[in-house]
Amino acid sequence: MSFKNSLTRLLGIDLPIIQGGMAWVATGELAGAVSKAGGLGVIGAGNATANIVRKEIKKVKKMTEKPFAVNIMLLSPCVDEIIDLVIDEEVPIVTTGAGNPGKYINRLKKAGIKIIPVVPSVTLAKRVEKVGADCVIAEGTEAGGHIGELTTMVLVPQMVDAVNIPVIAAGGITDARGLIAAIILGAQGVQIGTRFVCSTECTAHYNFKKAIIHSRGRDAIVTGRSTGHPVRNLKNKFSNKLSDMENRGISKEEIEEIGKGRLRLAVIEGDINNGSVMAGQAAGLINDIKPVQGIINELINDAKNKIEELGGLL
Ligand code: TUI
Repeated sequence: MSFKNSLTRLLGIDLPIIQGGMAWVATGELAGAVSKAGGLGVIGAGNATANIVRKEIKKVKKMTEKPFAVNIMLLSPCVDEIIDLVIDEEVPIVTTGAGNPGKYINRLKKAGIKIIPVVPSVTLAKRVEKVGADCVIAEGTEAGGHIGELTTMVLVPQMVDAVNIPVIAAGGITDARGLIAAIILGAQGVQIGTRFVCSTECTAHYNFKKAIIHSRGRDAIVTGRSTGHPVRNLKNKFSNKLSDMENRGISKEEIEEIGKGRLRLAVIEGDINNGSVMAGQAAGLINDIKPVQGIINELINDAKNKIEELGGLL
């Protein structure tokens, strides 16, 4: 059996597996490995400048000729230069996060770039469909990083019912069970983040990967609700400090100020006590570090076996 469908045909990929565009974590090395393995590798631009992101794009182009994407984090001060960059570098696909990409869609489409907004609500999905998004990623609250309120289980089918473009499910998906569940909910594919952090090719600090592997069910908690930018990260000294500040009613500005540079601290420096270890609830399901090809092979083989088993039940 093959996993080819309207999404894989639209994006020119072999498997309906999109890698999360995680800031600092999703470098050219990881994106290149995922694209090479038949999924869609995604470079996470985060707050980086165009010069930095250009280097990551070059790395991917050197590794593979297959399609890849850049994730544009819409709260970044560098959004405009990243838009110019993806057009200049002829990046085939863009995913966006943390905002409404509406005002950029026309320019990207004119340049022949496919655009896939990551959205946490049906309202936003409908809005981006109207202005020309090619597909949407329905990201449930189980995801790591900046999140919305609804769970993947309820968000995906509502979005599938509400739009006519392909829906990709995200949030809490790490293995074949999640992939099949997403397909049954009506999704055409999945976006997987945290599982790919724990890959050999991911350049994140070993401490960051270890923190995910050692985490259990309720460790991936939400901080920053009071700022309007809730973030899921692993419970640690920093998250305790943030929760404490939020409980004491400290201003949004002060809380945002103290959060600056924390993701870099954890991902690059490996300071998993004072940094923000962004990870999804699926962290509790991840127990090892292995090559991207191994993660994808396991996902696909397990999914094929499970589908066969299901066939026997139906
Ligand atoms: O964007 C993500 N995940 C992220 S972005 C990020 S960097 C960051 N760090 C701290 C605070 C804020 C950002 C880390 N993880 N996922 C996709 C996503 N998009 N989740 C939620 C949203 C979202 C939220 C509101 C998308 C649109 C939106 O719309 C607001 C509007 O303008 O309508």
